Amino acid sequence: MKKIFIIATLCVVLVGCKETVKQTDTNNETEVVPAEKSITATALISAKSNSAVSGTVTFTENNGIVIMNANLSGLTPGPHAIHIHENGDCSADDASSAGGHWNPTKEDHGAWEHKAFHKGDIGNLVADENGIATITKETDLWCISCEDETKNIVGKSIVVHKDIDDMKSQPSGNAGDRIGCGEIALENK
Ligand SMILES: [Cu+2]
Ligand SMILES: [Zn+2]
Repeated sequence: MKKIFIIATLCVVLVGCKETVKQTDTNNETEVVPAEKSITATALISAKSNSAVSGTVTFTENNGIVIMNANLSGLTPGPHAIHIHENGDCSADDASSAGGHWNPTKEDHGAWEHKAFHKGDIGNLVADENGIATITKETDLWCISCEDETKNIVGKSIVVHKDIDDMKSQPSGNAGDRIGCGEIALENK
């Protein structure tokens, strides 16, 4: 009697295993993406204040971490400030329509994660002799299209400046003219 019970249990277990394997196979066929889907936003940078700046800034969020990749050209060689500004509006020729630095936590301007800083204080990027610059940033202080408006970067803008951000002058690091601007928008898939 006991033996039969064991065999019966074994059968159930084996069938159970088979079933699980089958399900995994089906999943692999239909869905290639990992369980946690990534979400992407993009800012297409256009020239402002009579500059020749252009480029793309992409943001990808995965497991609560946002990775930013900026690729810019048409810059004068050397350092340039880059920030997130509060308005997703680059319509003005001098990008003044983008407003001030995005600062949902009402802090002073500063260097990222060093004492006080704005959520939009990315810092500086450095253009090479050909005027090309890239910068990558990774943070859990931003999100893409989440409910938390102290973290959501969608609907804001990326602004690139003529000069370096000194990371201490108020309210915006004395970075000079706005030479590039792009609105951060969700990428349609
Ligand atoms: Cu700025
Ligand atoms: Zn700032």
